[in-house]
Amino acid sequence: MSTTPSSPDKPTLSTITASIHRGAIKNIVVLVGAGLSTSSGLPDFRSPDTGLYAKLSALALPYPEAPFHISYFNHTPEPFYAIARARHPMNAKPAVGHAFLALLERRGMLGYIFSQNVDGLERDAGVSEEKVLNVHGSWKDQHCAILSGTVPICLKDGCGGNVKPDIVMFGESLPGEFAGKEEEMLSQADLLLVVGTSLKVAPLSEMPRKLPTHVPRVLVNREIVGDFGSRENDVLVLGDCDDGLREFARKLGLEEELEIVWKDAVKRKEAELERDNWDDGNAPTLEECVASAAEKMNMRMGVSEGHRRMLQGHLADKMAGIMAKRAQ
Ligand code: CNA
Repeated sequence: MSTTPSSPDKPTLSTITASIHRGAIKNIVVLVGAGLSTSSGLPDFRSPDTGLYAKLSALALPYPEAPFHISYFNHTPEPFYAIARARHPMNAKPAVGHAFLALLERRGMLGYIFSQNVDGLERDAGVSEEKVLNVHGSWKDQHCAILSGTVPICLKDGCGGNVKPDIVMFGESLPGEFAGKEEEMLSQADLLLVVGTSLKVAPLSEMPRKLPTHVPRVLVNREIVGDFGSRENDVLVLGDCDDGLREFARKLGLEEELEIVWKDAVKRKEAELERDNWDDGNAPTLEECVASAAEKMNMRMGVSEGHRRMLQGHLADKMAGIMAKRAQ
């Protein structure tokens, strides 16, 4: 892990925590992404080799985001449900980073969390519902459909469409309250903390730029993203986000409390999984799910390939008929 080098004027994690101790920073607004949950075993999108995009090549997708795009999902939902089956977040446990967010709330420093994640792990860690907006929705109520590993079909009034969990896909609108909340929270923030995101998905990717320039920004991520580093009061904590947030807690003098909050959160989640009889020990791997979806799609493409040949045959016959008529 590396942090920005200290110079007399440039803030560092130490000067930020000193401002928190002095009461000059009271209200921390947080933006998190998939990197916060990779240590909980949920792959992010874009990390090379380990990210979802890297693992989907067998599906021969027209573009990597396709399984998460509403228009592609509507006609080809199999890849989405295959991925959901393997990486279903219901059995994931909160990581130290999620616990850090709960710690901020316990200590009265948390303004609000904008989460791009759909795993609900911030709340599992103990963050209250009213302190977090899952801007891209959440999996929480959909595990039955996903566990079957097949595409659930809506039976309401003979509909027959694909059931879709309440997560926001590419091509869909964000929750109505997002824009107002963003404006309100950024105007009140004393610090913006950005964790585990590539800042590639709009409109969340624009949030750090919208923060008034006098307010410091801290990035905890493997690499520099967005326009971080362009402002005098940016602090870069590069490396693993659990390590970075542990260091943040240590500088706040709250390292031990963080471990307690984390262990409690993990115990709570384990008890919840046991109570709900959630035994996902035999869940297939992502590779297995992707291979199975690829097979299903190839079969379907085989059928449509057959249809295509049949149609081509009909068309050729028709054209031959037209040409023959013209020749008469
Ligand atoms: P992303 O584009 O995959 O970026 C993740 C970022 O986190 C990258 O910059 C990585 O280098 C960094 N990173 C990964 N692991 C770590 C780590 N342990 N420590 C520090 N940095 C790390 O993901 P974004 O969140 O930026 O993209 C937004 C998408 C991803 C949203 O639509 C999400 O719904 C979607 N997503 C969510 C989940 C989840 O809910 N857990 C998982 C995968 C994708």
